[in-house]
Amino acid sequence: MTQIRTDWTRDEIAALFDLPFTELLFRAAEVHRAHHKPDEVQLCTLLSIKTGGCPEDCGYCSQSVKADSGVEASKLMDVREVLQSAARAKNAGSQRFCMGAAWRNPKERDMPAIVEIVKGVRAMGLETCMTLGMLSPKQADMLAEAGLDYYNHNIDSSPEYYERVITTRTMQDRLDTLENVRSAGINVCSGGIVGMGETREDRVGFIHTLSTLPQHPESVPVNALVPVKGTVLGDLLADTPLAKIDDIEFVRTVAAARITMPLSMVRLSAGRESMSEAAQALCFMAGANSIFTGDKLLTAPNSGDDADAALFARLGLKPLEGEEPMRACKIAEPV
Ligand code: SAM
Ligand code: DTB
Ligand code: SF4
Repeated sequence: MTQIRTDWTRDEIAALFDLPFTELLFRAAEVHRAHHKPDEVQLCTLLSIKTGGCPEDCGYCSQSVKADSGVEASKLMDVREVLQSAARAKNAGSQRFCMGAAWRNPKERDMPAIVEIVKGVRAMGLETCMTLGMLSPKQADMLAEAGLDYYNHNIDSSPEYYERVITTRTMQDRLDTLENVRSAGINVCSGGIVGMGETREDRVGFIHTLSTLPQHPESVPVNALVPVKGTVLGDLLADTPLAKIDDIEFVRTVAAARITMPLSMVRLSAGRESMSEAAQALCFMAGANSIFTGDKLLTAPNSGDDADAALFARLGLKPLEGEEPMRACKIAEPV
């Protein structure tokens, strides 16, 4: 069994990235097989329950008020509508329903509806995940009491590159929220984005920050930047030859996440739509074992269910039905 370590050094992680590609892939696949069934991939579905008008200035995001992306701001969806959408996801075979809100943080007045949504989605036998921005310890406790299974809050990049992408909240703010989520007993989902113009060293720093948290996140989403016109990064990268992260470098990042965080679910997240099937296959080989399904992420398009069914058939993959190795609490017992 692989040893679970939270004392990785940047040098060790840089050395992983530097391995010959086939050697890196082999090592990642070995770790993957030791802890996960390599032919099983978890299916998660996303829904934006409150879109646009976000006061934060994340340079990649179509939902920031600072972006001129054409995404219209809307209010928090009705509980009933959210539950209808969750039912569709369940029928399509999804295991987890992830709900995102374009907030800096939830307001007290939003919490009763959020709690009702968590309870309702959970009662359908789906795992619940929310991403609502920063959380206070009290809000994290309220969500835990409602039965929330996972909270997503990404560190996004290395501490150094983070500051070049977001100015309205710090990496420390993000780490504080992760600690509040962890202390409340909710499973942690935290990852970031590759392809924002960061260096290899930043990708090493990104994996280092996650893999040296006191406890590894149960889920680690690795997104490839979806360049959206009207966002700082979307516009910047559209004008440079760096427009898209090199597939091999993306796979290296997935492999480094797998090797350093052996028990975590590594999610091949945004950006799949513009990736070839071969590149996605390499990600699964490198230890990615979770994806977002459906034809929409939060605001950006995603490979639809038909394309994914065809991909799974081609690769001989099947949806994960059991539990993740790291889960902190039992699920599917509606409260
Ligand atoms: N407002 C909440 C927050 O930031 O915590 C939740 C929603 S936010 C959209 C969730 C994550 O999606 C971000 O942290 C970022 O990692 C990812 N994301 C957002 N826009 C993206 C894009 N254009 N391409 C890739 N990933 C993106
Ligand atoms: C994560 O890491 N990726 C998801 C989820 N967590 C919330 C969001 C991806 C968003 C992609 C851009 C969009 O749809 O606007
Ligand atoms: Fe707001 Fe989240 Fe988008 Fe940042 S990533 S602008 S916090 S919705």
